[in-house]
Amino acid sequence: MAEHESLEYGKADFVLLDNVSMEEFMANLKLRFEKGRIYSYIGEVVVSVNPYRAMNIYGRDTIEQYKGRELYERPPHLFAIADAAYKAMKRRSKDTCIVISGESGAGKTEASKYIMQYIAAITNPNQRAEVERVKNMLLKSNCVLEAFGNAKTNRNDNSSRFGKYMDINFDFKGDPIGGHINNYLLEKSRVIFQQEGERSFHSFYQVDLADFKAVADAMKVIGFTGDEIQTVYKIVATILHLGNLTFGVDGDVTLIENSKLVSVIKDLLSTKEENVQKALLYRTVATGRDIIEKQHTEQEASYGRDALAKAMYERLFCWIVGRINDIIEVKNYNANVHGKNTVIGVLDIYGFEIFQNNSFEQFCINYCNEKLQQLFIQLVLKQEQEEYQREGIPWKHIDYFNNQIIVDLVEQQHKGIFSVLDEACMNVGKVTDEVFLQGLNGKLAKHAHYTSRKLSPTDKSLEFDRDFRIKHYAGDVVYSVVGFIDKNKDTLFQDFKRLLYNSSNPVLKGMWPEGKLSITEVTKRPLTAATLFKNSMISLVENLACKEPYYVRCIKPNDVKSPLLFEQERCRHQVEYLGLLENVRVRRAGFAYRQTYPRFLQRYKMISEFTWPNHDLASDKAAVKSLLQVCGFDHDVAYGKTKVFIRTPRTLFCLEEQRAEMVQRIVLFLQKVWRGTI
Ligand code: AOV
Ligand code: MG
Repeated sequence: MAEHESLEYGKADFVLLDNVSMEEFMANLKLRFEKGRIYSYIGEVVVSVNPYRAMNIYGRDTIEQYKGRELYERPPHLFAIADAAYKAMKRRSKDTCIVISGESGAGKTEASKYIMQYIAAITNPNQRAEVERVKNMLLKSNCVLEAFGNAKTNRNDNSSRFGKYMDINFDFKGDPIGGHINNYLLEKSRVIFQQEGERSFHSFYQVDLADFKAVADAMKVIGFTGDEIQTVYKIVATILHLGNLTFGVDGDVTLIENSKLVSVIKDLLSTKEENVQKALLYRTVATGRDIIEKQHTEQEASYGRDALAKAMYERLFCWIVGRINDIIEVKNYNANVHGKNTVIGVLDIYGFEIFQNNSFEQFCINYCNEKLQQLFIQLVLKQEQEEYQREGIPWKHIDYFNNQIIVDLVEQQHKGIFSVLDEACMNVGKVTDEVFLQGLNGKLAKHAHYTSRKLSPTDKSLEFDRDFRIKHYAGDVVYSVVGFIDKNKDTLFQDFKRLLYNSSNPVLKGMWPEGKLSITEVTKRPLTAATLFKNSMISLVENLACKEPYYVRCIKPNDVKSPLLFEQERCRHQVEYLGLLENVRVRRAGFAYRQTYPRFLQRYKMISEFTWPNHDLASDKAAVKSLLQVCGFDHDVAYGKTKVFIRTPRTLFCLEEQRAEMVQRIVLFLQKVWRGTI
């Protein structure tokens, strides 16, 4: 139980609720939110509610309060979980990870930044210059990645449009010595199209000096060269100009209407004007032995232009991540002879989202959230089960809603949506979104979590023929198949790759190594976007599963970014789909509270004369047994190998009360001694 919090703020740990019901859970969550207590626990899981206002709880003094403390010793906080992950890593040489989940706008990215700040603040007590440098780079990388990978959406003004997993490497002293970032599928279509009320990536708007300078400075600190930074902004400018480029036809000739722009673009790309023009209007094709240049139709030219803009931005983003990794990666991995390098991973992905129009990107993002929910289910159960087994205590199974069925619906071989999509893309005949939809309807007609307009013609939420609907763990989402095929194939004409590779700007050239291949050398069909994403998600989950996980479950209190509004229904829905109630039940069906014998004694030994001030029993375990027998709680506890387990929260309350009483008595006694009245 978290200390130093009176019940006026509600229960700090949901495990302590008198009854585990949705009503009590919600009442407690609401009370705590209204009292400004945005963090709570379910055992070791942090539940966080976005406050939508600046909170004075992240400063140096707060950091000091959490440093090195046990989870329950202080009010719930992200810092406590960060400290727990750090301690596990340092004391037990365990690789740990902190998985932050919740829907779009729930506060994941903010949480990940506070966690990193905390880790940076508590490490490197000796102020080693090299470690300080690494810490600074890790923190600054956030600023750069947000500028290029985040955008305003209708759900969140600073929405992550890519998934991010960051490993921080520590040396045997527990100081950060490097890191590595994995990025997942950037929503690059945003470069050419935004829904009403949304914007493109922040980087396109950083024309006012302060924002631009902050990002450019951060890049400089990380170690980007002047040429590199310049190239980054040249690419951003090129993409902006591409957006204004239009095509027309004259007879049977396709032409560029505003050719002055081509001249600007060729300067930005350090190439020749005629090369830019040719790449925009023609594509080279090999027909048998002949190589011919085929003119684009107006439509093809526009398609090519958009594909170029998207590909340049995605490549730029991946290149930035790659450069950061080059710089922050631990060099000389084996030089650390004193022990193993250990890792803390922080996962901050794009949250589950439902927009007015949902396409391939939302489908991928929501699938990613399904995968993480599945991991949560497995690990929370698994961890709990393992702990009981390890400690030799019998375990009773509790049922969860298992979303594996939805994960399978998306990723299963042959039958899953991604497979059907890939199959449709491979079609030799007609490759259209409609063919893909027919494939889905054919294979998934009976699936409980899939339907479409064709299958449910009277369903009002399926407005258009091209709509299909998935019943996700977090809610129903209607997707439009329009664009799925194109986005999955993700074609970029080879001519553009060669154009960029042949730039005289070495930084830009370096981003497009495959442009080196001539038309006859390019034979392999690239993997589709869906397959790449699926593979990256599977390896992400494998990576997380082999680490000791810590969880932050973020809740969004309302849809209007208000610090005052706790929308009951909205929150209840999230509590439901995040499986928080089941989480409490699992935690309680086992034991609400557990502690190692020495720590338990340290806290409660004053309650019993046999243990205060010190015991003379054979072991701490024996001492704890005697203490609990004397207090009459023996029936409510189980004694594991290294920990004592307490079943009901009430027992803990009683122990806490008795402790408080004894502490009070001891203090009074000591005061009398000091005053000489005894
Ligand atoms: P997300 O990462 O979960 O959404 P963010 O972390 O970007 O959400 O949070 C959205 C906004 O909520 C922030 O820009 C802040 O204004 C506010 N906010 C969140 N956490 C806090 C906090 N602890 N204190 C104060 N304000 C906060 V997304 O990336 O869209 O899935 O895809
Ligand atoms: Mg985010």
